[in-house]
Amino acid sequence: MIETPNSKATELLSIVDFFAIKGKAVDIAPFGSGHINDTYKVRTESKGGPNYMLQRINNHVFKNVEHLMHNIELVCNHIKKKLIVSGETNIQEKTLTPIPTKEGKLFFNDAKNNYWRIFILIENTKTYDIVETAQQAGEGGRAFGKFQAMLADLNPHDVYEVIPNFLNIASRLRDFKDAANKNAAKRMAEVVHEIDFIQHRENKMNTILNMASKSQIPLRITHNDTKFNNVLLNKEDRAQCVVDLDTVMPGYVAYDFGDAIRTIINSAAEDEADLDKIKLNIPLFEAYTVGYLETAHQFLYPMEINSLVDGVLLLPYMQMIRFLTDYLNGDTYYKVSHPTHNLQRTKAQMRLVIEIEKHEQLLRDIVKKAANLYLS
Ligand code: GN1
Ligand code: MG
Repeated sequence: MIETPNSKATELLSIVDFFAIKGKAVDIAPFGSGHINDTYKVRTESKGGPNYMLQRINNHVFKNVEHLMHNIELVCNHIKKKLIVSGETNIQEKTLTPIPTKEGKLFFNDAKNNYWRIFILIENTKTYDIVETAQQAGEGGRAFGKFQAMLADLNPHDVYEVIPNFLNIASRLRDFKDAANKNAAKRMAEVVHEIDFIQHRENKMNTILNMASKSQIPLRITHNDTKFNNVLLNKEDRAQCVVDLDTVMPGYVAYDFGDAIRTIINSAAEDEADLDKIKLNIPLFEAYTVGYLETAHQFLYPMEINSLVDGVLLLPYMQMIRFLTDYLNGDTYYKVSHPTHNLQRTKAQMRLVIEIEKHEQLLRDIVKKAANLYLS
């Protein structure tokens, strides 16, 4: 059968029909810019009822959808309770609400073995791939700090490690070396310089794992995908909701801080082709840090605050390795929009590492200064 846009929409709407949504779904269209799942906006015809977000979960990446949805339900319910206790209203606009199927399951497994889920759509919000103002950066910091703070009383072992060793640099380096040895896509010759760059830094990127192994920093429940576009902001650029909870897992706070800064401090896109456009925006770093510590300082240990800049050094380096590994494997993990997209992403993250390394001491001084605002 030839698939027309209409038959695709009809097929998607028939999937929506398995879920216990309010009102009748009348329209569906692609939505968002994630690299892993497929996301659609579902419009309903109902008086005052919500619209929805349908997602096809990438089952190649998230192998155990049951565990994934367990984590999301647990975290969303916990956050909901916290928001209610703190007197917040319009809770459905401030945290994700998964909608069960008519049979009461949190996902639907179709005949083609695709996995689907639905959330209430949070309307009238904005996301930014590149942060523009200190106000936005500060809001991002407050949002992710509050997110971690609300989960700080849960036991990290109550959530599954849905992707084992997701942000474990030792494991990422092993995968990278495997990919280099296999050279499946025959691309090794193109990336000699990048490989050298990675190897040169292997030892110094162990700081967070070392602190953890000495029990100097605790395992917590972290978001693990704190790109700035995973915070929804309202019309006034106030943070409204943290989204994309697929990778909520046990982790270290420096991972979330580092991944957020990876996108916030960079004045260019994650995959910028013109490397000279990749510059650090230090005032945005400062704004994020002050915002983050405002909502997180109450639960953080001093050693965790000390580890934050280690996360800032680590996360772009790890992202570079992840993109390069995928390039070497022949683009099997991330969605790509052209054949050298993963290589372009690799080079952009590498340039970001170089820029961050040049400014490491300045970043450490800023964190210290910001921490003093709250700890003295
Ligand atoms: C992926 O799907 P998306 O765009 O939210 C990835 C993150 C990376 C990010 C890089 C499960 O996130 O870890 O940091 O791309 N998610 C997964 O943009 O691997
Ligand atoms: Mg994601």
